[in-house]
Amino acid sequence: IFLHVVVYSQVTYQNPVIPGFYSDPSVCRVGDDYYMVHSSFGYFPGVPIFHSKNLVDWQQIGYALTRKEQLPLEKAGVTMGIFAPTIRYHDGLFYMITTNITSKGTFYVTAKDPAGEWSNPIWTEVQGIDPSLFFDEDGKVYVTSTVNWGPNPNKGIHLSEIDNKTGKLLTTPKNIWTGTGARFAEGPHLYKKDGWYYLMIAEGGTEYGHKVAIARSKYIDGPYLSNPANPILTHINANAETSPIQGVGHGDLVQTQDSSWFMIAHAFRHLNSHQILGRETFLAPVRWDRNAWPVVNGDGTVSFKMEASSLPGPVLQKTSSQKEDFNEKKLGFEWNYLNNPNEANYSLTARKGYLRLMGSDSSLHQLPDVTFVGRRQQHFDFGATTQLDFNPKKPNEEAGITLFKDISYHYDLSVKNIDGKRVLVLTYNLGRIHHTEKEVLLQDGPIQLKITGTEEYYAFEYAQGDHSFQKIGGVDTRFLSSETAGGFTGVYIGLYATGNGQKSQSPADFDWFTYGPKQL
Ligand code: 6LW
Repeated sequence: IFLHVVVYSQVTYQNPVIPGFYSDPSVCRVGDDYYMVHSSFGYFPGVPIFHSKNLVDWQQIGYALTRKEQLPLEKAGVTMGIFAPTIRYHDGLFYMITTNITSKGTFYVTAKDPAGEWSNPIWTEVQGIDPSLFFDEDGKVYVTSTVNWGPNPNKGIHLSEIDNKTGKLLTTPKNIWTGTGARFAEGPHLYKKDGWYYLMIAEGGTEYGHKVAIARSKYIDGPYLSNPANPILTHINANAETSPIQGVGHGDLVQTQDSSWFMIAHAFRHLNSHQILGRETFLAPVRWDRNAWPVVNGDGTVSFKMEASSLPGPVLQKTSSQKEDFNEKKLGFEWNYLNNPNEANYSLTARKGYLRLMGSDSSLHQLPDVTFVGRRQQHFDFGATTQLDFNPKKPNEEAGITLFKDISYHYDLSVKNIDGKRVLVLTYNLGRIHHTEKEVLLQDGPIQLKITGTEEYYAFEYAQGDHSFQKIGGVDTRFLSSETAGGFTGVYIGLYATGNGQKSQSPADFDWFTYGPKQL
């Protein structure tokens, strides 16, 4: 008698695999390397590119959209601009296709090296949002997208053949699936496996009703038959009702070198129905059932602690802190501007070892052209500290640190000149409510500003000279949530300067900045 024992090398990993606002993920594999992209909305540079060897540990290697001619953001505000991108690889070239919804619509860029530089945009006639490319075995190239809002009789997933050299549509867009009946069919991707074309979409809206559904056809343009087991991933049902992870959707599939399958998707972590970190990137193992439909993580849900039968490489998942000394000529990949930066207002060389910001006439209440560099809040429990040297000469001049959700919702800890005195001011901006929590008279010399966070509460502190940190105030996190403020982005920790209506004449010099999970 032979006992046939199948040994599964079970591995565990933690979700989210990329914490913080990294939404609408799309992934592709080239050999042993995985690449992922995300939406970037009104932030610049646009569409971060991440690399991984194991699908779990991701490192940013660049951005697809680094030049203004690729990414005009004048009308983008915070949460328009670049919507969901797709990354694909074909014949030696990477393609990133996306929609700038406040500029000229859908375009793609290409690169031999995904770390960049990427090409100038190739604009297309693709309708709607969430474009994706599919390279068929016969050499034909297809683009899918979604028209999913407003009173449009042609709502649904559209498919066209496209000339991938010129971006010209070769066929009239055909509506190939409207989904299972849930609202907002979107985020379509096509795959081919064992003679079937699979069309995977997101549905239900990107809030608490989000889900992933799939259909298939023997022909690329349909008819597509919906999987009877749809949705294949969702937290809308009873089996995920108590999960702090909600809004699971917008997935993309990838097959590993050893032929196993995974889905990446986004989801948010909420506390009492408020989410501040934005939609984060999750990973789930996928198996194919005997009827050739994909099954995501067993029951179509995800959790923090995950198990997979194998991963393409060993798992590290170390979290590290960031210490930015502003000694380099360039900022690290984690930093973003709000809209296209006016380079004249930012310098890492004007004063050696400092980030110098010059306030424009714009402010955090009014885009574009605000002087702001920020990074995502990626953890509920975190600390962020900076040292600022700023001597405002006029009452309009202001610089400091902000917890920034959008122009109407931000908490600012800033240095101002009030009645000829240098004062530290803590302000909460909540829609039409502008509340000054406290004003503190400052001594001469640089000041350290610190923000710490928990799931529920932000605390603001400052220190000068040899003195230890003193608390100036604290406030609920939930007013910066998407449920309160709306929008697709998460909270940023920003360093900023403004002249509040006029150009500022006083430089704001930031000596260093630290960010880390837990309290620093
Ligand atoms: C994304 C689309 C969506 O393009 O939100 O609600 C957009 N649906 O799929 C931004 O994430």
